Amino acid sequence: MNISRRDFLRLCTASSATLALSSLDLLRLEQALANPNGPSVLWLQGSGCTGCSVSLLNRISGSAPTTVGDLLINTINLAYHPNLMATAGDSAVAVARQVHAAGNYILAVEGGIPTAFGGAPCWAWTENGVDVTFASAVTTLAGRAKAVLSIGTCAAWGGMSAAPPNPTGVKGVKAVIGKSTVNIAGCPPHPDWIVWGVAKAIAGTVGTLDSYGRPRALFGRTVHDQCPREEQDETSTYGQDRRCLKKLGCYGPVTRAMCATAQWNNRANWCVDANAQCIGCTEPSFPGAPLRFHAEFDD
Ligand code: FSX
Ligand code: SF4
Repeated sequence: MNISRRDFLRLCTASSATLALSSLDLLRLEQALANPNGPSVLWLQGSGCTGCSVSLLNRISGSAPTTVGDLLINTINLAYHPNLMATAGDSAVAVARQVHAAGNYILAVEGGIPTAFGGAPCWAWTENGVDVTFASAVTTLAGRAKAVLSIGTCAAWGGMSAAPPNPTGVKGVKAVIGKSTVNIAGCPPHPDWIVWGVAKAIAGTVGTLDSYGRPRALFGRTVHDQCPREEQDETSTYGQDRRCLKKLGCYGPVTRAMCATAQWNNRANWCVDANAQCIGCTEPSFPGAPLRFHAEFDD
């Protein structure tokens, strides 16, 4: 399926309210996409579960662009993505190197970066017969990137991949490259947030970030602030519809994310409305130690 630039703009326009894209953003995005010399996107995957890409690819629409996979491959110049690119091996690496040399690209990193054992727990690729660690590939490509997006909580701060005992020494991207990243948090992030990040980075209008590097447009309010159960009685047992889950350890009061309005799985539902407490997956402290899934609320 051939998806046009117009389709990408239509998606962004249709979602402009939830995506917080202004008309100026859309104009700049249109100009960037219309420019044959506009930025490419290099997407690297390190230590994670690939759930970030799966979340993005799980966005399905009845109207074009029907899937984000089509969108990314055919609309923006997604020059490298381990799951989506048609090429593999040396030819794929050669494309990444060409884009790096030209210097006009956005770097999107999914997954954390292992730093123990000289980075050997995670190889990005082999180049001229030499294995290149993920840490080395990210550091090199970040050097010339117009913007670096950390896609998911693992890339942002280590997340699940850095949970104790973390024998491979996983760290977030910023901690390794020593340069700020735009953190599209979540384990995984909502597909709209990923589209937002890519679109805004291409348009050059990411806007202000909070102290954890998250765009304020997406992560400006807590889950609790937007939760329809805020006025409901608290419950101490699971499976109770329309009851607040605070006593079950809900992290909504300290977690910044717009899940209640974005909704998940093609807008079918979200954690709290499925009677599962928020576990704070967009926060730097996620997943906590011990894992917080059934912990007492302690913040
Ligand atoms: Fe991490 Fe991505 Fe969680 Fe998984 O690869 S943010 S473990 S959903 O998918 O990095
Ligand atoms: Fe807040 Fe969680 Fe209760 Fe919703 S369920 S009102 S997010 S504590």
